[in-house]
Amino acid sequence: MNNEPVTVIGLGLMGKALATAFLKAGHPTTVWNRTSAKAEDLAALGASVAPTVGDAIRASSLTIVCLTDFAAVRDTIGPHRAELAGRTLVNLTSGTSGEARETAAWTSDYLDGAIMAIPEVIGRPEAFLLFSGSSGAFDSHEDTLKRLGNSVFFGEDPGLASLYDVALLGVMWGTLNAFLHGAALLGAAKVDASAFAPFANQWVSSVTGFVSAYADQIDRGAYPAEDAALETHLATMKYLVRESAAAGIDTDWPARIQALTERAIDAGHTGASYASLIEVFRGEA
Ligand code: FVH
Repeated sequence: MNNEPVTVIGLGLMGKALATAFLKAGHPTTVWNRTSAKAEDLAALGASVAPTVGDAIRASSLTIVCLTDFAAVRDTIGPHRAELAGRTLVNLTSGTSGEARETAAWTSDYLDGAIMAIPEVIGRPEAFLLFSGSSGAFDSHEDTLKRLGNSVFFGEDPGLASLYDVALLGVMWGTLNAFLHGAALLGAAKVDASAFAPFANQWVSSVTGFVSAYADQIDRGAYPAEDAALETHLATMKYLVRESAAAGIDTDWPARIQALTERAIDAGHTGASYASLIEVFRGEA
């Protein structure tokens, strides 16, 4: 490990956690935030507070930016592109892959990143961060970036970290929506969400077992129903819709799943596995 100087621009909930992790690991840390009062706690921990964005960038060969969105990054860092020459910019702001690729054109040493963690766990091994962009920049600063959590590098396409980010967030929202819908359904029968939660957790863990098998089917383009055929899924989905309607629970979520499955069956995937729905998501069915 090292004590490379680091600059952190953006001291919202996440930026503050990033700067704190660097300070705790002994990195000389320069910070800047539009609302300067947010830097006070960090100054007390030993951070240098830069008066301007340009001063902040010039203070370190590694600048990490974490702002609300890419529009804020353009407003804040855009006017200082010339000062990035010979320096690495790591952008941990959420956005689209297109925005990441556009920003990568600012400097040859650009890394785009996504944080799969909440501020509280930054600096701990359970935090994981996704990076893509300049491999030279990643190799040079990997040890420093590891201060924030475990890191994965997806290669030279600067858009890939953002794509993984939104895809993983989709997995999170899909799982949480299913849990919330189930909790509403059982809640209508006076079952507490905390009584449902252990079973939901155990089932989510079983379902993760299906993911690898289905990934293999998707990559092969063949969907043998080794566990259950699509029409078996469809029959039980209809019970979920009927139970929801009977309990006065919103039916939008299960009805959408049912509609996706019916489209796959209509496209000829009768007898196929659930993985065949990939063709509906691709717009092929
Ligand atoms: N918080 C989290 O758990 C998630 C975890 C996954 C990744 N996200 C992404 O991180 C980015 C920042 O999120 P945040 O939670 O730190 O957000 P805020 O606390 O709201 O802080 C926003 C900072 O951005 C500054 N800012 C906004 N607009 C501008 C602008 N036009 N010019 C300069 N700075 C700007 C804001 O400054 P101020 O309001 O304090 O003056 C804050 O520093 C985000 O992409 C998440 O998706 C976090």
